[in-house]
Amino acid sequence: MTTQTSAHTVMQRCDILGGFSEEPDCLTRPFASRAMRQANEAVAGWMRAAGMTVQQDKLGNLIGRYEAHSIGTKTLLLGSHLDTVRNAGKYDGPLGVMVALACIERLHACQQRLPFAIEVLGFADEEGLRYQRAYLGSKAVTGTFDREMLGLIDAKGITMAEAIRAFGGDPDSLPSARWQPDELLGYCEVHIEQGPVLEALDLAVGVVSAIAGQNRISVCFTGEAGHTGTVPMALRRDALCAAAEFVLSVEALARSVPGLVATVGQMAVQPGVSNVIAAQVTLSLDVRHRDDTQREQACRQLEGRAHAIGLTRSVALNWQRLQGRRVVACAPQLSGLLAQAIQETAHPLHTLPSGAGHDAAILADLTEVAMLFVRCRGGISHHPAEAVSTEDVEVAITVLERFLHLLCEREGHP
Ligand code: HGY
Ligand code: MN
Ligand code: MN
Repeated sequence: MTTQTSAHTVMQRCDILGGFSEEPDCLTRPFASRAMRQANEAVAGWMRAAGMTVQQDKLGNLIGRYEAHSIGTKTLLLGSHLDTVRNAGKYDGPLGVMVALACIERLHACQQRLPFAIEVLGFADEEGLRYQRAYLGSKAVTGTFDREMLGLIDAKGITMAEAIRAFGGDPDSLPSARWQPDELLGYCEVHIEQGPVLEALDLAVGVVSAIAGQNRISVCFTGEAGHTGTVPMALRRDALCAAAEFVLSVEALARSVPGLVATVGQMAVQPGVSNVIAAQVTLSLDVRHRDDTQREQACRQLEGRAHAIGLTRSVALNWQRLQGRRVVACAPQLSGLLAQAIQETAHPLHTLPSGAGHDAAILADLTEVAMLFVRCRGGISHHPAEAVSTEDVEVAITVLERFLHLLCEREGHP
């Protein structure tokens, strides 16, 4: 089995997974959906064929295990997420699971067992599309899942607990941390870069130094509905005008602070009728920076701005912080093995930070983490045009395979 053949298989499987969607004309695969069930079933089949035992945990994470040559050894965790954003690309998440699976497949093909077990994790929800909370899957694995989230409802009024049960999970016995830190060798995630750096440097892969911190906030402006034909402009308490002013304030602040990115991606307008003045607008706010102090300061500034806009327009404000995640540095030792694997497979080494969030940021609460980025065309992601080349996937497989070999050596088993 050549690495080229394995890379083609990875691409084919990402194509197949790209067909499992809740929407007919684009790729949207939310947590605990029918499409996720299809994806889990397909990946479980490939895992079993690669000599792995497979289980779906109480939240809906898919876990494939490839045993070591002897019992009682430590375990290395690999993988990424299988859920997507709306109108997604095919590689954000699934590529990492498929590359990890390809390495197991290649071990299985030559009946090779390592001195440690390997688990490939297909996380059930990293994007937070259905319940606006990211990292449900990895938080369940690390035992940091906040059970209060079980009461959250989705756009159809289904609670997270109901969704988990319908998916075959059991919210009442969500796994506490499945692992003790000393049972693990670490977690290594392969992921598309979702940025332009590797392409600009003409590099196939890179080692991630750190994962940017991010805050998710819900901002709600409440004004007063009224007839668009009869309420004088000066007497209006228009929630949508308040929201619009705030959105431009978000952009202006982000443009003025180096390294800050802040985005309003979602907006719900009530009653949302052309001849009624907007009574209430709820919008999402995503704030990120590589420095936690700067990120928190930006959130405070934007909250102050939102209050000022509300006061000026006699519109009420509800500011709700949904989630905050600090900057997570990848583990130097494990990342050093990844770097050595890149160099020993004759590829130039480049280390870069991640502006995107990843499950590795959560696994870092439990064990050492390392990430390998793969070049993606134009740096495009969270978009159907997301693309990687088979050649770069082959490099990723080669590097991950070398990483496993170096880990064997480090663990004293040449
Ligand atoms: O939002 C992110 O950075 C990731 O794609 N969930
Ligand atoms: Mn991702
Ligand atoms: Mn993503």
